[in-house]
Amino acid sequence: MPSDLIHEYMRIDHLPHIWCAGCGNGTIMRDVAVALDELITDPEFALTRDQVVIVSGIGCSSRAAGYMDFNSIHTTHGRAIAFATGIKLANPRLEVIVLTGDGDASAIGGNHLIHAARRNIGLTVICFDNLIYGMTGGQYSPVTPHGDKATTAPYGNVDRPFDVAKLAEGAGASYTARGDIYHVRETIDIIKQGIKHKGFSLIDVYSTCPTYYGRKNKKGEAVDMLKWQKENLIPVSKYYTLSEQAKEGKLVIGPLHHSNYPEYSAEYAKIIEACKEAKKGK
Ligand SMILES: Cc1ncc(C[n+]2csc(CCOP(=O)(O)OP(=O)(O)O)c2C)c(N)n1
Repeated sequence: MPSDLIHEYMRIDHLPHIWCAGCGNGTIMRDVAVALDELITDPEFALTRDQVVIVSGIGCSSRAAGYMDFNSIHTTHGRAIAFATGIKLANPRLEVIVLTGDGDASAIGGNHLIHAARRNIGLTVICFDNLIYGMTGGQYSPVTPHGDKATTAPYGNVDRPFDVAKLAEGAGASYTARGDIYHVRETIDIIKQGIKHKGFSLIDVYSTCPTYYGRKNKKGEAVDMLKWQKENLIPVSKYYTLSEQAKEGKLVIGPLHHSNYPEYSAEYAKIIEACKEAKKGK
């Protein structure tokens, strides 16, 4: 991150951070800061810093909410979306951004995720997807690929993984996208689109956890994991030009799904108005 952005948007007194060398979380946090900076300095969007609320749960990734100098709240494991829902309904003018891990969002917080998506409430949820529980030492999560190893799956994970973006789309999210830590510009752009989008946005960003996921699964050093992303996560503009054979084993990144279903807090405001009118009539 350019040093002026660090001084502008980071709580320097909360550093040093807890992340291991080679962890992708810092890159995603930087992408969020750049996306917010570009929206704050865009006169057309006119986002103010006071409007931004960053909410997180518990996990390595969730620490980002504490490092970023916005209105922020570091909540309990799996409950970030529940807190964020309350904040958005209390003041729909706020841009409420949830920073969450794949375990926080799709295991203990899975029910909150699907119901926030179903309601299409105007939150932007950014899932730092490192394919594992980082903070607690490498247990498998609902996105750990089948057959991969974890401290709780020493002979290989027998579960089938969620695709978090598809899960959110299936539940009703009106904007979904996938990014990673290699394709920085593409990832900043989808974060911006997610924030600009009025309904529920889910952005699944592939991170790297060389310490637990990488080491257990012989993925090499952090740089090898980044190289894997470069070669296997393909921007949408290129992905659809590939032959079926070339697409095998590759994942598409960029915007995945977009619809204009009504946003929940705006619909709720109409009910409040209808109640007021009904009371007046009594
Ligand atoms: C109610 C509750 N259950 C379990 C925990 C322990 N715990 C803390 S973080 C975490 C998993 C974190 O994994 P993830 O959400 O994927 O984030 P990461 O650390 O990988 O960024 C767990 C199980 C807790 N703090 N609270």
